[in-house]
Amino acid sequence: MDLDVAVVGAGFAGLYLVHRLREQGFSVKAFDAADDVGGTWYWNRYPGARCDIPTTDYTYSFDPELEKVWTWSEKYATQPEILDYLRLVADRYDLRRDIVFSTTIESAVWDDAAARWRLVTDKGDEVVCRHYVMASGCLSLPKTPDIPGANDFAGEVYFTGKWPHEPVDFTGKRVAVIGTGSSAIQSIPLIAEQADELVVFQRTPNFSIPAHNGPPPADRLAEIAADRDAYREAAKWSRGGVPREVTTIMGTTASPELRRERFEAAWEAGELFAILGIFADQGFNPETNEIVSEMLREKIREVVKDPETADSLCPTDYPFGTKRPCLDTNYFQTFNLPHVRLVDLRKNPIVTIKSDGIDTAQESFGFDAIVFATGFDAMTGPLVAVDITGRNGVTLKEKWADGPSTYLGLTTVGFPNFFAVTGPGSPSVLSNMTVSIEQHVDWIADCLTDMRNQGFDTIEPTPVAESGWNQHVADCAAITLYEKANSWYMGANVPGKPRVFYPYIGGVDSYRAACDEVRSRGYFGFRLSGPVGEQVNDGVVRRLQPDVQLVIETMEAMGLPPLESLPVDQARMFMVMARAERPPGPQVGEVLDGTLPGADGPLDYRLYRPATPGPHPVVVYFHGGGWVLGDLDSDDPLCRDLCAQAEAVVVSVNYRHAPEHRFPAAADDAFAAVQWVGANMVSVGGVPGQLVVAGWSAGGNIAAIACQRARDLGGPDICGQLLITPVTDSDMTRPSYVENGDGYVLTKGLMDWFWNHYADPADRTQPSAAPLRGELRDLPPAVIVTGEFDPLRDEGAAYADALAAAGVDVTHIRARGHTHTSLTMVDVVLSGAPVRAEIFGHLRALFPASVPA
Ligand code: N01
Repeated sequence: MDLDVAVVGAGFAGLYLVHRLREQGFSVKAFDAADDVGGTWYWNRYPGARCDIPTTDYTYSFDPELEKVWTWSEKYATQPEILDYLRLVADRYDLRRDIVFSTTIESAVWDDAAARWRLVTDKGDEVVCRHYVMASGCLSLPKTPDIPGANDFAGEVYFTGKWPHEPVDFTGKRVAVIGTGSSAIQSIPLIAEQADELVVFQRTPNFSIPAHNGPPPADRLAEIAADRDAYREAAKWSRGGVPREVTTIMGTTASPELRRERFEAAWEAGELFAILGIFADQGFNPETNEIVSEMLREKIREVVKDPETADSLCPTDYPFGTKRPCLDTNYFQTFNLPHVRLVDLRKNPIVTIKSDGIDTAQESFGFDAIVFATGFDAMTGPLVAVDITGRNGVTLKEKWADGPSTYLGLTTVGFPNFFAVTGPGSPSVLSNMTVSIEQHVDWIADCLTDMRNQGFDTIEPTPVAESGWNQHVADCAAITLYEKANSWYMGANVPGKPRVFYPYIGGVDSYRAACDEVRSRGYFGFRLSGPVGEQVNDGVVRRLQPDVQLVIETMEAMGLPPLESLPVDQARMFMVMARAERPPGPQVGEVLDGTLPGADGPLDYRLYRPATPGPHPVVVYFHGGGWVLGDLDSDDPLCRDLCAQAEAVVVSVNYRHAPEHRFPAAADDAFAAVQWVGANMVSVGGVPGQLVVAGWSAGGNIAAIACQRARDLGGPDICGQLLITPVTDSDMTRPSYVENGDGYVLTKGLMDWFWNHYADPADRTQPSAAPLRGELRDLPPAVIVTGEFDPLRDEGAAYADALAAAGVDVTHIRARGHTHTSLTMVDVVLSGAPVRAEIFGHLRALFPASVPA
């Protein structure tokens, strides 16, 4: 067989691939181990098997006519109905003629000279193809039982993921179910209806909500009927692949009544995305997550009559949502039946399975049947199960030994012309699979068509693009709570599997945008070659931290006028309004407002004291705002964070602003404030000798200048300086101004506006305006922070380099994926938290361990 494309799998993905690729004029064959279509829905025939996305959404959308000839009978259709649907699709588009059933692809080797894949089937046949697509599903390789004696049981053995085709009858039998994931939770109530005795062996309790199954919801049907195309389009651009309103309500600030109201509404809806989206912050904020978790546990306790069983069924050691939540029909109620028992393996672990039952640490059970509902080697398992050898003899299994590495979850370096549908690093299992599958198949079909049209025959991602994507996938996961659970999302269910977050959690919408962008930029991040030669558009498609990108997109969507287009008083008013709804920042021991003598009259300050007993080191802090904007409130959350994390007294000083007070008023005030604090260390609760001067942006500018003046003008003694994305020079021609001068919040236009208000051009090169131009020897050790997407990045870096060259001890922290402002957005830009923790760790190291007498 010599094909354009060979596909593994004839489920939702494989079927659509055959259809789409054939339409595009490619020769294609799909191979499936099963003797019919269906994939997941072919194998998972256990009692109660249904989808957990409403079937109105869990459906192909590529052909509006298909939607007219098929009507789902239930909100969550059963496995037989979904299988019937896929059979209809296979018939309607005459797909079976290009599917080879009962055939497994056992190995695939890339032949570089021929630019072809050579596949070998379990029947020993060779298939040669230009492109090789694994549409083998994410949950298609059942986990091998990892329980001692699992092979010794002499009774009936079933795996939910490989259920027999003939009916299974448990009537009169003693049945064990091992596992309490989605498959178990769906099947347990139905097995209990037949079995004489049912014992459920639970290692980890699962959150589950009632599916409230029934006819498809009338409102959803009406919405689709009203404008089918708009509905399907909205699904494509939604976070999870099902259109729904995204809330901005935070669990921590919602009233108890509102929390309850929103929870009960989601409970009644009986939909995963509803219960996962009650509050905007439940996937990120442990406090909010616990609010939702506890309400879910209350529901379990209300249903389950035996308190000890209820207690065992309540999940307590992972945040809600971080293991796949389940939808059930009478799951918890089943444990009230007299012939059903729960064995909590945490209290009473399995010792061994034996020929006639199961021995636990405390008890011996006899069984006629054991049902293994123990899950899958998810996402990577089915891919590395085939012996796939890419360039230079490296296998996919070897390449992914420490975890998957992909570009867009679709492709991987070293494996040209190889595609994985819903692979690791794509939204896949976190989304409505059908929407993600269609998106992947469309992208692959468009890509192969583009290649053909442009004269290319091989495509492979570049190492730069792939490692950038892996980083982005990891960044997206890092700001969520998902890594806190031992879930199959983390590979934690398979002994020895690398512990990383396998899917992409940035959202179906963001993911689609990235894939579209890659294509529209001439296959950005890919190397293409063929008769026309070679093309490489190398680069990283997503470099901003995901939450920083979200902030920028949100601001762009608001269509705000540029600050520099406003009169100063309006710009200040705007800044005050913009911070009205922001989180307050962490609690500190005490906050006091006061005044101190400035260079030309009193200045307001705010003092933050840690909750721990003093005295403490002291940080004098100057806020950002281009010498024009900002005040004690503007940087309040940052000061709280600084105080709490660095365990230091923070004295935040409100210096005089331009244009009312132009250069060098701000710098003069900053030095006066540092002198005053230096002279009053004990009375502010500080340890003499432990004084750091700090500032952000323009505040960093005057902090740096204050350190230079303290050196030249007789003190005070300063043990360190912390400069966060500081202004150190007035030269706006450095590359970072060119690269980041527009689109990253602080723009070149705004910096122009700030400088124009603050200083005459002739003054801007003086060291009191541009500390980079000052004398730099004998300055206090410095921690300098620069943001990758900040116009000021290079002048911050230049200051760090120049200080180091002058013999000053410098720590330069480069905040990857951050802008000028994002690090200061405490509890809004969560990816800033670990960077601030690093900054404050270095800050603490600036304070001398032993204090001079
Ligand atoms: O598998 P699972 P699943 N000893 O991995 C336990 C989708 N799906 O087949 O949590 C004892 O979730 C294991 O315990 P622990 C859906 O995405 C969807 O149920 O690892 N117990 C767990 O309780 C779902 O998430 C639908 O501690 C052992 C259970 O077995 C995914 O498929 C229906 C064990 C496995 O749960 C997988 O679901 C079904 C051991 N040695 C599936 N090993 C719907 O659409 C494992 N366990 C509704």
